[in-house]
Amino acid sequence: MTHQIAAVSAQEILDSRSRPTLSVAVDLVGGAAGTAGVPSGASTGSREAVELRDGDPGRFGGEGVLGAVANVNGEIATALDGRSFECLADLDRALCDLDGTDTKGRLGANAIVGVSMAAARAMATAGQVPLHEWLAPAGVQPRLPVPCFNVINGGRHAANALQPQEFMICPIGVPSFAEALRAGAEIYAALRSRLGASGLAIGLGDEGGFAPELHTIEHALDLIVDAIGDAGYSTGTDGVAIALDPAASEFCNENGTYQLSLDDPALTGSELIDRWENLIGRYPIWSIEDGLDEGDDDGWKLLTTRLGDRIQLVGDDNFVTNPAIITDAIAGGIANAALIKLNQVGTVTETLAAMAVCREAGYAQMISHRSGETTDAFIADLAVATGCGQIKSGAPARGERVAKYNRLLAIERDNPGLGFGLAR
Ligand code: 2PG
Ligand code: MG
Repeated sequence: MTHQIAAVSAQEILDSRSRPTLSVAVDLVGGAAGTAGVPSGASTGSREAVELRDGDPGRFGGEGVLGAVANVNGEIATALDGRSFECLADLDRALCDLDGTDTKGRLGANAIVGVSMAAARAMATAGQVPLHEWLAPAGVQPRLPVPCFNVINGGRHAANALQPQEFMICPIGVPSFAEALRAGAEIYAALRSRLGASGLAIGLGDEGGFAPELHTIEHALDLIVDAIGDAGYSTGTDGVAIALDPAASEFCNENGTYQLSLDDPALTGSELIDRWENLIGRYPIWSIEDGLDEGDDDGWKLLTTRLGDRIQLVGDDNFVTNPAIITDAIAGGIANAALIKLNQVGTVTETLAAMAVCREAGYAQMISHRSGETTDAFIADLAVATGCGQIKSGAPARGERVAKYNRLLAIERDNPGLGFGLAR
């Protein structure tokens, strides 16, 4: 089916952290249209596609995106208007060619990914199929993912002393997405009660999880394990398991040591691996993302050798959803899973290519939101389409986080035949 572009436009809007981002619209000849809200990270990998910010200190502290908006309304619209494309891959290639850099730094990955996502929606609408069907790669069995709810926030996402960024609960053992969402919400409520009863703050971090003033990982994990029990669930992969995203690049010192706790001495990479190994022996942890710094390849190989057959090890800051980088990492024996974020690489097509690389190598994939979000639920459809079996979109709270989970509920209701759970 050929899609002819009628109009492309963008506007500066606010994201969930009150920072500017883009809302992009693509109209096709014939009347189909699509919009997209562009996400934005805080703990970003150094090799992510470049997000264009204005840098004008007089507007939003330099965080404005009027330049990226102007690139959509100007150069990109001029290049695309009236052009016909057989598929999204052709349109995405045209966007990359127009930008002309390896990093998407000229027009801005935030501009480009917004156009790519909005165009995907418009094309799906033109084809009269839901986005999750339209995005499904050939030969892949769509599936509803296990949601990983970030219930305690630390690191760059909260103002507390907790260095690890995300403590997630993953209802792997429940029979449906609706039951998983219910488990997430019930455990979240139980955790709130526990925190309140202990005199700990119940204010929220950037991803909707609680951000109490905790000083040790054990304290956070004990609270979560207790909350799972309080809500009537069992812990572990046949009930509710725990996933961590320490985002270790954020507490890696210049000399390569890790300041995992502000109260204790820094750890070497191998001591940090010992720490993770100790924790997975004592708590129902089934997945650790960014357990080491993004540049510590030797450490990652050791981590994978030591823990890779016991838990899921997810590359995020080191993989940046980039098919070429992930291909090299797989060859190097690094990790056994990848986090997948559209704006890290900058087009829907390259995101799907990164997932295909993982699938072929037997690496698991977890679709992810960013800490700065809009109510756009594109990633919910992407997770179903690719059958990857895992999504993280923050806590089961705050509109921009639950928009994705509620979209998955709707997809489940409308598609009773879809499977649920981790991809096997
Ligand atoms: C991460 C993400 C999302 P950010 O590290 O996985 O949780 O955080 O968007 O800030 O990079
Ligand atoms: Mg991460």
